[in-house]
Amino acid sequence: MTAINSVTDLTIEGDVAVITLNSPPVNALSANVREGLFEGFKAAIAEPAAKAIVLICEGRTFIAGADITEFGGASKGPGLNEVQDMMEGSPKPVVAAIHGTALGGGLEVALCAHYRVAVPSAKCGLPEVNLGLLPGAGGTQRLPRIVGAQRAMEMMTSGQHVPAKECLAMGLVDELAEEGKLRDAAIAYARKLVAENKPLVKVRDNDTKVAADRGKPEIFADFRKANARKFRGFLAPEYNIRCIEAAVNLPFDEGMAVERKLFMELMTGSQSAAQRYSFFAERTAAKIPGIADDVPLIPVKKVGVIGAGTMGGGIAMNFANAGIPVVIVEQKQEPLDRGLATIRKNYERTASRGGLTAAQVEERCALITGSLSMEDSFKDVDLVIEAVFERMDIKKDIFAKLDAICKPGAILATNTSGLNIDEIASVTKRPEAVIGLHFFSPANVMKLLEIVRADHTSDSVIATSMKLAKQIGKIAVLVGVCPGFVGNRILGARQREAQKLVMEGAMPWDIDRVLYDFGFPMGPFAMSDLAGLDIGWVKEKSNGESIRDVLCEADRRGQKTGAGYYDYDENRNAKPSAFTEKVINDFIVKSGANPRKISDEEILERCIFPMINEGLKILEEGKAIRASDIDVVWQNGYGWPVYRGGPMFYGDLVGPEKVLAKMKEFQATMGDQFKPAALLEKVVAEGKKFGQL
Ligand code: 3H9
Repeated sequence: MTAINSVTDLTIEGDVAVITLNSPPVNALSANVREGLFEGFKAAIAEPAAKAIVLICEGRTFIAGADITEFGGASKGPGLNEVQDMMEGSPKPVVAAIHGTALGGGLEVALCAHYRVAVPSAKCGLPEVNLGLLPGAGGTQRLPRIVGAQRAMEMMTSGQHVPAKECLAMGLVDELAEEGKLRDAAIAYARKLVAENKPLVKVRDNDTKVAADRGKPEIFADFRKANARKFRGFLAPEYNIRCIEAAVNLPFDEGMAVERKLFMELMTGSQSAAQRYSFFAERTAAKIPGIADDVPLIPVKKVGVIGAGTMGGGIAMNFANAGIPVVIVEQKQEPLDRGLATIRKNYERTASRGGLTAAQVEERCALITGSLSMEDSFKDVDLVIEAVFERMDIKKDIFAKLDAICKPGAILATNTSGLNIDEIASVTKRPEAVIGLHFFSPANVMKLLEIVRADHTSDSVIATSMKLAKQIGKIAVLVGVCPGFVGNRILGARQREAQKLVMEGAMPWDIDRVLYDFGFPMGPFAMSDLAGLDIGWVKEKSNGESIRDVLCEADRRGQKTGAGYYDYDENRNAKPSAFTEKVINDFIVKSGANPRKISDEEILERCIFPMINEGLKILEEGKAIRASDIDVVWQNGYGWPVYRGGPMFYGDLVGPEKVLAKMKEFQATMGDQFKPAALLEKVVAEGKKFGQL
């Protein structure tokens, strides 16, 4: 074995040269890795004994892509294209041996090998789109040459990791190796190639698939149309498609030039910067300063949920999906039966769309049982999550009971979306076991989990909750106890402003349009209509004192009643409502205000800047660990457009000085609700960015 450099070895195994890459954690294509590959292939090609070359990786995965941390910096060492030219031009057959994931630049390297062997658990993909990019190392030109334009568009605009078996079926992988025997299988495959001595074929020269797609522009037009909603606002999917069009319509080298140009455009734009930031923000959120890596974790083998409503049912499904048994407790049989039936219906709907097999539906339903007694069912659970009505007295009553029933060491969690968890914990003799696990509705779908640390929550309980969140596929963010925690507290800042704008002359649909165009899936008023205007509204107490009172009293309670802020047709398409407009105008007249024309720019700044300011107050109070955690919350729980990073990232794009200047301007004309946070003043005074907080 010869060491090529610190991350690459070359071994000559008879007539096969094996290049082994070992650059943890994911063998990303850093300068060091590129150098190792370049020198390794040079040496292997020059080695007289070697008739074929195998490239294999150590550790958990094959190459997972370009090294994202290097983006934006000066490029050092050999370029990836030089490595690829060396591989593709090798006079000896090159075999890439794939385990784990071959992603992005990693798959693009593998596509410059003449053949690919993979273990069944391996996956291949070009996920650059999720970083606001396109494959910039020939992937856009080589992948369509193997799988055709349609499949290439599907893979590249979704970024999906395709299982090896499927890759084999579409020709992206040439042979499957037995799990754990990849190295031997790849060497044997290379020997077979040597024995066959067939002329080497390069993917770039394979024209059959793209030729078949040539002269059929409808392939692209149909795909764009079918996905228009999904791609709204994003640049990268469209740019990926343009590259595939180039692969179909142009010679290879010209297609590569298109790829290079569009890649650079994306790479230097703000969307990709936001998406790359989000990739690391999500991973950073998992790291909790002050909690030791070796803090003992609590094994969670059985979970209890209190409440079989929409929230409780959704929460239970998360655990069943991860193979963990759950018992749901309700007070009465009828709501329990209804809750369990809804869970079954949800699974069956997924199965009817091909997402689960019938056997999997049964397996998951079998993991979720119902009970009417906490005493009988919670003695042996390791974690209980309470998901009942948001009332402090009810929650306290439940936690006092849990304290008496649950075994020592069990985690007692509340799904409250804003009540004081310290107060809830105070009724137990084990406040160290109490934590908030704030799921978002629908809880089996939404990615975000706010994990709320109370005053006495132990490190073990926090670390276990963070790990469990990952196990059930959630993106967890640790926050502190304050009204609304991080997400709803910032939402409150936006909602207040939206309501005020309406009293100043902006109509609900003006505000919704501005926020929709900014990239939110819908604006606050459309959202209210969807959720139901009567959430929290009590008919008996309604006295026509707010716009909402009047709308609800007129039975305009949102989409479900066919009208709310908007009018709805039978297909639930929204139209601005003359009725709502009159209600609003009556209120404005009554208040004596002078309605004015409010610009889209003002609407946006009035809605967004107070959110940033609230985020800064949250940081001042230590209720979020870092600014990027706030962005992770807003992206994954509230539909903040991914390509704008999050409120704090967006604040940096706009510039902290501008945010401060505007908040001061609003404060001067509209009052102290716009008072800049002390931290906002400090960031500007020190010439910092929010992202540094
Ligand atoms: C590209 O290839 C562009 C080319 O087309 C063009 C070139 C010209 N770089 O996710 P995990 C780190 S774009 C640097 O927790 P898992 C990650 O930050 C790239 N670092 O593990 C984390 O660090 P830490 C296209 C990376 O097992 C650690 O590795 N490729 C990279 O849950 C473990 O990550 C992609 O987009 C990277 N490329 O999942 C793939 N990747 O421990 C991106 C990971 O300090 N990566 N890290 O927090 C992934 O999807 C997942 O990491 C993977 C493993 C599935 C590989």
